[in-house]
Amino acid sequence: MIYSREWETMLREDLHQLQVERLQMTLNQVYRNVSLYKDLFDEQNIEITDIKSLDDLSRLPLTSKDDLKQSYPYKAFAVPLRDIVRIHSTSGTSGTPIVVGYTKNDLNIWSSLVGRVLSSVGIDSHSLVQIAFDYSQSTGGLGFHYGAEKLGASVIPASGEEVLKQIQIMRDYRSSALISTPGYALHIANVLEKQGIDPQELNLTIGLFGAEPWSEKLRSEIESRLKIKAFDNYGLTEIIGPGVAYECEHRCGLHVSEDHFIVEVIDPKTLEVLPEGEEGELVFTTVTKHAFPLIRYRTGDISKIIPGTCECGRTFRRIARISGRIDDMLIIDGNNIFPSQIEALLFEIEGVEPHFQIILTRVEGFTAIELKVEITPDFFSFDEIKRAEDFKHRIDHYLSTRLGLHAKITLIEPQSLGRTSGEKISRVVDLREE
Ligand code: DLL
Repeated sequence: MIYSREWETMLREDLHQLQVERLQMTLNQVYRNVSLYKDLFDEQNIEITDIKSLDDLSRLPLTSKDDLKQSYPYKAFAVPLRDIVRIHSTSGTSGTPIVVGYTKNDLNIWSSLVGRVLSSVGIDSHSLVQIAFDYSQSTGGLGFHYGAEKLGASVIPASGEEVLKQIQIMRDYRSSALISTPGYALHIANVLEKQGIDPQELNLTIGLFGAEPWSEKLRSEIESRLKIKAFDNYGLTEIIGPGVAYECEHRCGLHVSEDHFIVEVIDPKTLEVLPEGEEGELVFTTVTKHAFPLIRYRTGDISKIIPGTCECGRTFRRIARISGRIDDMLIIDGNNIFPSQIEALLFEIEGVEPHFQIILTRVEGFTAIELKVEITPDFFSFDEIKRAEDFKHRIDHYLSTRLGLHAKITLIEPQSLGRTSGEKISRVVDLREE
């Protein structure tokens, strides 16, 4: 069902007009209130009054994660803290997170946008929605919670429960929709199988998954094992959280809520805007957010705008499923981590070389991590098994307390990661889709 027909099926020309008006308001607001934008615009001699059409958008500077990190914690907020009613942050567990704020009105808009996502996949006031995303600093749990409540669905905030409890809730409360990462859905499917529970006994018909990359292959597997219809949805904390783009019943790309976000695709090398149909980096400009507006924000996510219209009647353009990242950010069960964070950590541990390789596989739906770490030549010999074990525990402890990661640590001999032969070491081997 289309949640807000008036907006989601607007004539394209009306939508363009609306986007331009909202963009001009946003530019005014950021120029007056956020030094990041004022400095950038002044440096590049940009007069915001010269931005009169969507074609002018590409004259504005691009912004990135680094700009926002430098604004930590509140410098990129466009309203005083007294107007902020909610604060979330990116899941980067070390280094500088990006802190985002919402006014009351921002939260209202956010829950309507999430309402669109839920409604689009068939969730309504009769649905029992089980949310397995964390209710935490990351945006998945609370974002979906308020969206589902706004829609009048019965919400079961089940995050934090272990999987057997999730299954018990699913069975006894007769949940009809599951909202989680696709990996978690697969984990539930595995546990159901182990417990001998036939998914047909459950009431579950809809799965709404996102927050991490997945494939059509994984979609088919989840669908056949859980006996549900599975949908993709996309969002990121900086832009708002979930609610940026969503699949409809035709599942041929994700509609972007263009009345709130202007989408562009750029070539990440030349930074030129690419035409529809060409793959590149997604860039978003928010045009209705008050607390944390973003201008031409580079997401790092690779996709393309799908040309043509969708049979569902929505006029919002569609982006293709995210096919990768332009950087090396890893998404591990919905948490975002850069290999450089692991490297920085290894630098701190005596006896370890900052040379490593991460091997990712999927075990029962979750990401299993093996971290191969080179030790320094003079530290100890491999024969001392006990010492090697202590050493592995130390690395594991560092990883779990500082990055929230659990990994199988394998110590390897110095220089064994291919550097002597001049090979390029690939620091990440991702076998999760195999
Ligand atoms: O993952 C928000 C979200 C929560 C979206 C729940 C959907 C469902 P972050 O933690 O800031 O926010 O991570 C954002 O996750 O830049 C993408 O790289 C990746 N991502 C999000 N959704 C998808 C998806 C939330 N459907 C980062 N497919 C983004 C592939 C996704 N990658």
